[in-house]
Formats: sequence, structure tokens, C-alpha cells
Amino acid sequence: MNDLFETLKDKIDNQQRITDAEALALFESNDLLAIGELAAAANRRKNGERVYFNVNRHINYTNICVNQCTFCAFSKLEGEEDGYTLALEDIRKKAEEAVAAGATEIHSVGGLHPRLPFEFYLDMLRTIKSVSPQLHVKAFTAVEIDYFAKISKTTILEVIHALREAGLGSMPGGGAEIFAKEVRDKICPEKISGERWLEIIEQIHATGIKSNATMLFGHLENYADRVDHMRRLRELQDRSGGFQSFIPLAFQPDNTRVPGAKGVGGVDALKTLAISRIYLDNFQHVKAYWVMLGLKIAQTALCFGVNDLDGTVIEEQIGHDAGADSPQVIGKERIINLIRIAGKTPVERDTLYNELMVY
Ligand code: V47
Ligand code: SF4
Repeated sequence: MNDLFETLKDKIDNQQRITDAEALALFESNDLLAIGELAAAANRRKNGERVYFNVNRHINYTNICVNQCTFCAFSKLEGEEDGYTLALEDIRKKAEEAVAAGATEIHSVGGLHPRLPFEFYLDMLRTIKSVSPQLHVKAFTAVEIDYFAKISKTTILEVIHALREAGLGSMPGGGAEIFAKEVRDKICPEKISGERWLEIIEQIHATGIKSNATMLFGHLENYADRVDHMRRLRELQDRSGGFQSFIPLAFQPDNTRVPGAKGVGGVDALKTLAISRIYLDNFQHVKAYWVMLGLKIAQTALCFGVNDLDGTVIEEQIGHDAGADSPQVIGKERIINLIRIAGKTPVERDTLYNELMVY
């Protein structure tokens, strides 16, 4: 074992933080198994052998978006052929299907529609909650919250308050992409800045609403940009404590406009998940989102520090529009089996990580 790995093993055993330079050195190392071993040790301390999943359903209410992020194959301009906006009745049906399938969570995000009023999003939440008050709605990103404040000419806090009254339970981690300005300006020039994303999330956490955090990787960013992204999240988590899980999202290149981006290989995916587990010592959970990673890499990640597989998903669009070749849905039994075969204990959770059943 070389010096870096010995130093980091000691740090993990003594629950000390690793530095940015150490994280960068891990990214530059090709010793994937040694990185994985460190991450597995860091995860074992936090979560033992338990691996979480939930039963959920995605509802992407519209793909019409005023932003045209170059990495996004999902969004359409208004009037474009494949653009759609779901009617509240469609949303109700999807929520009913979710309840019938045993879902405890609706995950709902969409484009920034140029004409839908803020009231639409409130009605959407009320509609879902009217199907089942127990259904947890994890919806909207900081990007959407910023947009809602603009279209309704009000503040972030007022938007959050209204969404919460209408049934918002927590927020997913999207819209973070990569914070570094130089790259962000190339892949999503119209999107709010990284600083604004962090500022909005901090305000949201202060209201008691939990969120996740993502990082889109494998496009134009370099390793230093990934470490910079995680540093800003670690700093915010020190202040707010409001993040539940970190989710590195592997970029899917089909139908996108990122020049030269080829997609993410298994080695880079496992390395990134593992390093995030080691670096983000104040995040309880690291999630392998199987939709973007594929089932086999997501399962392998369970031996590389990951302790969450997201959920059954049902009808994911953002990754699949960009060429993800994972299934559209996986059954609960299949997730349980994937976790068991990896030698771990499957635990069904709700959105807030309350344990519903240990298998
Ligand atoms: O913000 C868009 C990403 C995100 C592509 O919090 C792409 O539990 C890969 O945030 N290739 C939305 N990624 C999805 C998201 C998410 C997913 C699952 C669970 C949770 C959670 C959050 O999808 C966007 C963007 O970063 N994205 N296009 C693409 N071509
Ligand atoms: Fe719009 Fe979000 Fe796609 Fe960007 S990633 S174009 S904001 S839907």
C-alpha cells in the first residue's frame, strides 16, 4: 500500500476528513480496488451492511423548457413536435397507479415552462396528495424554485411556504450539474449559477425541508471540478445538515449537444462514487442511480461505498431520452435480489430514510 492509501485508511479509521488534494490524488490514481476498499470502510462505519431502496414513481409533468442545457435530451421548446405537458387528470392517474403498485414516493421534476402559472404546480401537489395523503412528494429542484419565484414575483421563502402547504415533502438533488463556472457556462449557460443553487438550497434547508444533491459527471469537467463541486456541498452540509444523499449522475450522451463527450465508463463511475463516499464525510448516504449507471455497475457500486439504490422508478425520461439502456422500471423483488447477491442487507425505506422493512 502506498503512502496515500495508508494515510487515508488512518483518516477513515479515526473519522478525519480528507483534503481536496487527497481527493484529487484519488481521482488520479488507477488503483480502483484500493479506492473501493477505503470507500467500503467509510460506508461500513456509517451504514453497516444495510442498503436502502424505495418504491417510487417518476412524474415529469412537462418537457417544455425555456433553458436549453446542452447535456439535456429531455427538454423541448414550446411548439416542438415532441413537447408535452401533463393535464392534472393524467397526473392523478399516475399517482393512482403508483399507489396501486405500493409506491411511497412520487419523484417529480420537469422543464421550466414559459406559460404555466405557479398555481399549476400547487394544484399538481394537491392532486397527488388527494390520491393518498401518505404519498411523499419529492419534487422540484433549486432551478425550478428560482423560476417559480420569478414567475410569481415573490421570494424563495414564499414559494417554499406555498409548496409545502400544498403537499411538498422534500426535494430531489437535480440542477446542481457541476458548479465550476467555466464548465457550467458551456453545458447550461441559461441555468442559475452554482452559487445561486447553493444559496437557494441553504434557504430551503433552513425551513426544515430536506433535499439530495447531485453531480453530473463525464462531460467537459475535469477531476478538480468534481472535487470543487463536492467541497461546496460538504461546506453547505456543515452549515445546514439538510442533505440526505449524494448522487453522482453519469452523463448519457445520446441526443445531446455536448461536443466530444463520450459517456462514462464503469471504472470512472465506480471511482467517482467511491471517492464521494470518502470525501463527503457529513453525508449519510451515497446513492447509485441505476437508471444512469446500468444495473450491474449500480450493484457493483455496493462494494465501493454506496448504500442506496434509489427505487423502482417507473417511467424515467431524462436519462432514457439521452440513451440510458437500463430498464424503465425494476420490481422490488429484483432490487432486493441485486442487493442480496452483493452480500448486503436490503432495506426498504421511505423518502426520509425511515426503515419500512428489512429483508
Ligand atoms: O439535474 C439531465 C441530469 C438531473 C442528463 O434526488 C442527465 O433522489 C445524465 O436529479 N445524462 C435530474 N444526467 C435527475 C435527478 C435525480 C435523479 C434520481 C434521483 C434523484 C434524487 C435526483 O438529471 C438533472 C441533470 O443533472 N441529467 N440530462 C443526461 N443526458
Ligand atoms: Fe431544462 Fe432541466 Fe433540461 Fe436544463 S436540464 S434544459 S433546465 S429540463
